[in-house]
Amino acid sequence: MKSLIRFVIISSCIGLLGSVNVFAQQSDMQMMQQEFKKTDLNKDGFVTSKEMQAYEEKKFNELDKDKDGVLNAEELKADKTGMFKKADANKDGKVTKQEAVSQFKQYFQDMDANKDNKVSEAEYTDYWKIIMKF
Ligand SMILES: [Ca+2]
Ligand SMILES: [Ca+2]
Ligand SMILES: [Ca+2]
Repeated sequence: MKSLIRFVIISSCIGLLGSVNVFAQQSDMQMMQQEFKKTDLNKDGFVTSKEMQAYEEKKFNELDKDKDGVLNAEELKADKTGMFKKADANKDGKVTKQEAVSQFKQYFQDMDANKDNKVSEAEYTDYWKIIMKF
């Protein structure tokens, strides 16, 4: 009887962990879809390099609380997507506007899988699924 109870407890714990995991993946997915919609300024279902750049600048300015043109470690903590953290090319813990601009150009090229100079929602979310794993 005791072992049955233990079995029930263990299996319900595993079940709980499983559902938490699925929930986390779904919320990441929703976050990406929301980011895509925010980036697609003219709402045509595609993100162009211009839209990407406008989004990057807006986001950079939002994160740059002290307005010195550099995102420091403290400011980077607010970057939920981790997009800007990856832009720190010289690994000094800070992201300059220059680093952010070149990183987002690279993002755009990598995202545009079929090279039509537009990023669809599928291209966008596929790209982040890969990035998030690292
Ligand atoms: Ca668009
Ligand atoms: Ca700053
Ligand atoms: Ca494309």
